[in-house]
Amino acid sequence: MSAASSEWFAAARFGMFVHFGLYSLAARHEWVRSRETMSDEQYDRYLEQFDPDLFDAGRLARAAREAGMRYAVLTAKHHDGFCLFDSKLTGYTSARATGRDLVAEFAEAMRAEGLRVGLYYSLLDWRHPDFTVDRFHPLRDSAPPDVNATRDMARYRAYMRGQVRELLTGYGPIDLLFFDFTYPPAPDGRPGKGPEEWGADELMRTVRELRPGILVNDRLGIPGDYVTPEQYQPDQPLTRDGAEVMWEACHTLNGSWGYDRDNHDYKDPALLVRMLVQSVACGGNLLLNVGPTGRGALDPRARGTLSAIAAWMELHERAVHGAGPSRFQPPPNALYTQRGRRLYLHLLAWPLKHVHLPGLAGRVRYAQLLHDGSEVRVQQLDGGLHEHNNLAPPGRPAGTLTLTLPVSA
Ligand code: FUL
Repeated sequence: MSAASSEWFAAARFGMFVHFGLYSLAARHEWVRSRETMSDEQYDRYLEQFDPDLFDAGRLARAAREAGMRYAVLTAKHHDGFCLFDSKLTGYTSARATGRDLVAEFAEAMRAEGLRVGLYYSLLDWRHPDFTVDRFHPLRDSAPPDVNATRDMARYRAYMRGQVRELLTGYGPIDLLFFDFTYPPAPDGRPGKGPEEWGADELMRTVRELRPGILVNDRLGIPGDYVTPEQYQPDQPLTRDGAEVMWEACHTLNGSWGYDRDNHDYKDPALLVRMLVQSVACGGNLLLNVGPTGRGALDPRARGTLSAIAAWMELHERAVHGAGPSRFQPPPNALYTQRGRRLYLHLLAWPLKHVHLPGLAGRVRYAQLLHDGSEVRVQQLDGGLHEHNNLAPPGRPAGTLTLTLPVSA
């Protein structure tokens, strides 16, 4: 990884994750095949019906850009093994099924909107004949006891290296790879899969040779360029071996990565805004997932969430892009992000008439609300902010009430 590649990632702060595949047709979570222990034949019904006529990468890219996302990561292959690209190494692809190379469409559309391009590649593969059957495998109950006798992970490793080569050479400059995932042995002793099974060192070498500037995540089970807390929100900078490390929290909209029709448990956009601000305040990124429907479109709930975030970002993006943590301690119920001399105070509770800013006495001469640039009076003595009117945020989503404070060093 070069310094320049970590720079774009840290400045971007916000990205879109896209989980799309055959599981989107089942519409009940991307793990449906494993959860329901489906045979190849049972799962094939989704292949037969696969017709992503509404998959419009340009539309996705515009929605991402408008929401203030600066990069996007698509599932080139998820655990079911189905490839959204035109692989020469398998016929189990969107290209074979429909004539469409969705990775190509995605990469081109994202670049056209100025977004960096990332690809998710599953290390698990429930379809590949050489991938050994274990506790997550759909065939775990129905396979004969000696099923793994004919399976050869060395051949599977070669397949993965070949596919990663295809992805890194056939689709223009890929900026990021999200491998997924390594798991330890189960408490009852059933084996896990990790760096040895993946041939992680060799795979990483191949990646670095082909794309020296690329960012790679940590799920090969060896250190990568950034770490990937999943569906939890760090509230402090993350470290590895005592040193701060780049990180990206990935989150679903409703607990499922793949389209999940009957799950209406959507996070409120105001909460998502706070999670984004908290990521920036702790030196991390937020990768927010959407799961297009079986036909490839975003459903109204996902679209509504993205446009609500877009409305907030339109007024607040300068507290996010290119911003990072501050050395100042925020007051209670608040977060700081900072960009150069600009300190952004994100209040998480309101209305308020007074805010005390510990450690900032004499350092702040002017304060304004970020969304409209209106002045907020500052009292020099304690660095506090005092207003006669209630300080409250405008409109929706009211994720934060953000003030801009130019601070002296
Ligand atoms: C997990 C996977 O098992 C989920 O399906 C999803 O892709 C998530 C981002 O990573 O480990």
